[in-house]
Amino acid sequence: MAGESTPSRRARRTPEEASIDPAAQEMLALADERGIETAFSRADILAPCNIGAVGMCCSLCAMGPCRLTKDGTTGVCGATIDTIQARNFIRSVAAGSAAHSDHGRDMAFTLKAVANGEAEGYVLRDVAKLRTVAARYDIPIEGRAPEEIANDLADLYLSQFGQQTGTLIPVTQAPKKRKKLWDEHGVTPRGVDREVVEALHRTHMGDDQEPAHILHHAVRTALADGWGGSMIATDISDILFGTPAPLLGEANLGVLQQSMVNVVVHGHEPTLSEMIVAAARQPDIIEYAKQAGAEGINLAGICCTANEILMRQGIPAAGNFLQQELAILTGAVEAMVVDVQCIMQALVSLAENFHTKIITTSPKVKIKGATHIEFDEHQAMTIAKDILREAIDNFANRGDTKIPDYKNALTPGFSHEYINYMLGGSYRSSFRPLNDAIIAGRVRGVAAIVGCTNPRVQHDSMHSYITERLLKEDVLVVETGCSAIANAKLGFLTGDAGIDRVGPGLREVCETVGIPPVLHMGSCVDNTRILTVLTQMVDEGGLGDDIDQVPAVGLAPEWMSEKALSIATYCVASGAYVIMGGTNPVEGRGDKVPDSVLVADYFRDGWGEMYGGKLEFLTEADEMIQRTLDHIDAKRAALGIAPYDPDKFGASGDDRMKEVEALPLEERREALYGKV
Ligand code: XCC
Ligand code: SF4
Repeated sequence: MAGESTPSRRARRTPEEASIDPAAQEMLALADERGIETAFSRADILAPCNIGAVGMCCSLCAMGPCRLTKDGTTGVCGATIDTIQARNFIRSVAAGSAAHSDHGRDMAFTLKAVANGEAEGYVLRDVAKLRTVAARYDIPIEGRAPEEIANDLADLYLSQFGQQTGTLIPVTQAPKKRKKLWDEHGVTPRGVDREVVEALHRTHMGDDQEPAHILHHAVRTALADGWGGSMIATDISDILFGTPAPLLGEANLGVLQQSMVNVVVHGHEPTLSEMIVAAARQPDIIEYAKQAGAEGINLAGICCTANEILMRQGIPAAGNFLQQELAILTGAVEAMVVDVQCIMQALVSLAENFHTKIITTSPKVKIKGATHIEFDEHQAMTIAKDILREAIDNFANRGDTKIPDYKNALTPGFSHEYINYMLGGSYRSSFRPLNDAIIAGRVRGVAAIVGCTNPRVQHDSMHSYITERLLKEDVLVVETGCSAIANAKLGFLTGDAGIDRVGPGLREVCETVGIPPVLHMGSCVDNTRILTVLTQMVDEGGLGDDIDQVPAVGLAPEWMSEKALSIATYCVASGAYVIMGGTNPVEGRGDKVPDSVLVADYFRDGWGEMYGGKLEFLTEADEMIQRTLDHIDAKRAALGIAPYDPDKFGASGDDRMKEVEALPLEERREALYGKV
C-alpha cells in the first residue's frame, strides 16, 4: 500500500550502476566531476511519487486532486480506484496515440506539398512503394504520374484524421479474422482524431466510470495509432525518403568527431532531419564549415530521428533517449536540433555549461532559452542550411571536449519489404523460409524488444540482458526505437554478432540468409512494420490464421513514454502478449473495495479473453524471459508444431564461421557482406 509522497533523498548511483554503456559511464563520471546534473542524478534525488506511480491519484477536477491511499476510499465524486486507473491509463494512451498520429498527419501534409511541387528539396524517392500503397487503397495508378498518385494518396491519408464513421484504411491490412474480431467488439477505429477526442471526453469529470468500458475505448484509441496514424507515418516516410534496406551504420557517442562541426538531430520526424542530411552534403555548406576551421560537418542522431536517418542514410546514432544530455557533455556538439517528442527541457540549462546551441524547430515545440528556427517544408533546404550555418558559426566557441572512444558497427534497415525480399529473393519474395524455420524449430519464436530507456533502471541493461538470453534460446529478435540503439551499441546488430552469443538453430538461419540475429526495423512509429510482418507470417500459412497464434512476444523493458502505452495496447488488441518493465501504472489497489475490477488483472484476463493478447508489467528481467519462452512454447504446442529442441540444429558451417570471426573487422565485414 502506498504511503505519503515524501521525496526521499536516496543514495546516488555510481556511473557503473546508472548505465552499462561505457560511453555513458564516462560522461556520467564527467558530470559528477563537474557537478552537472543529468536525468540520472535527478532520478536519484527525486523519488517517484509512490501514489501517482501506481495510479492512485486523480486530478481530473478541482474537487480533488484525490489521492486514494487508504483501503476502500473513493474520490470526492465517489470514483473508485479502478475507475481512476482506467481513466489515467486511457489518457496516456490518447496522448501516445495523438503523438504518433500527429507525426503521421504532418508526413501526409509533406507528401501533399511534394506532390504539388511546393516542398523545396524533396522528391518521391520510392515510387514503387507509392504505387503499391496507392493500389492497395484503390487509387488508380496506371498511366498516371507519381505526383498525381501521391496527391490522391495524401488526400486519402489526410481524410483519415477527421473521418467520423467507417474504418481507418490501414486497418484493411490486418488479418481477416482480426478485423472481424474488432468489428464484433466494436473497437475498429473510425477516425484518428475522433478516437482521441472521445477518449478525452469520456474521461472528463462525470463521464465514463466503468473501468472495463473505459479500457474498451483505450483499445480503439490505440488501434487508431498502430493501424492508423503510425502506419501512415511509416508508409509516407518510405515513399518520401526511401524504403530502408540494410546498410552499415555506427552507434554511440564515439561517432562525434573532434575535427568536425557536430550537429546532433534529436526527436522523431524525418522531414527536417532528411533535409539537414541533404544540406550537409551541399558544397557551399561544406566550404562554409571549412572556412570556420572544421574539416566538415558531422551529423549524428538521438532517439527516433536517429533511427530514421540511420536506416535510410547510414547517418550514425550518437545514442538513445538517455544520451541526449550525455552528447552535450562531450563539449563537442555545436548544435542539437530537435523537433518533437522525447526532448528533455533540461537540455537548455545543461547546454549553458557548454557552447552547444539547442535549436527547436517544430511549430509545436518551444523550450524557454532555446533558439527557435521554425521549420517549414515549403522552404526546407533554405531552413536546413540556416540551421547548419548557425552550428558552423558556433564551432569557434568550442571549449574543452571529451568524446568517449566507444562506438559499434551495426546493420540497420530491415523494413518488412526487405525482410520479405531477403528471405525469398527477388522472384519469390516471401515469409515462407521464416515460417518454415519456426515450424521446424530452428527458430523457436520471435521477440520484439522495443521502447525507451528510463533512468529509473540501469540504462540499456534490460534491453541487452533480455536480448542476450533470448538469442541463446533461438529466439529471433526484432527491434525498434531506443532499444535498437541500445543493442546496436553492444554489437548485437551485425551479422557477426558472435557464434557464442546465438543459439544453434537461429544461427544457422542467420548465417544462411545473411542477417544479424537482431533485426533493426526502425523508429517507434515503425512498430507498425512488426504488425505487418506478423500479418504476413499469418498470411503465409502454417502458423495459424491470426496474430495471436504466432509464437511471438513484445517487450518494452525500460519504457517511459505514453507512446509506449499506446503501442502496448494496440499490440495486445492485435493479439500479442506484451511485457512492460518497470512501474506498473495500475498496480495500486484498494484491497477492500467490493467488486473492484482490478485493472492489472483486466489487462491480462479481460483483454486476453477478447483479443488473445495480454498486457503485463514485470520488474524482473529473468521473469520476463521465462514468461516469453513459456508463451512461445505454449503457442508452438497449440499450433501442433515441433516442440523446441536446442540440440536438434546447428554446428553446420561452424568451422568457417570461426575463421571469419577471427578476421580483423574490415575483412570480417567483407567476408560477411561482400564489398560495401
Ligand atoms: Fe522516445 Fe522514439 Fe521511447 Fe526512445 S523509444 S524514448 S518514445 S525515442 Ni519509442
Ligand atoms: Fe477527485 Fe472525482 Fe475530481 Fe477525480 S474526478 S479529482 S476522483 S473528485
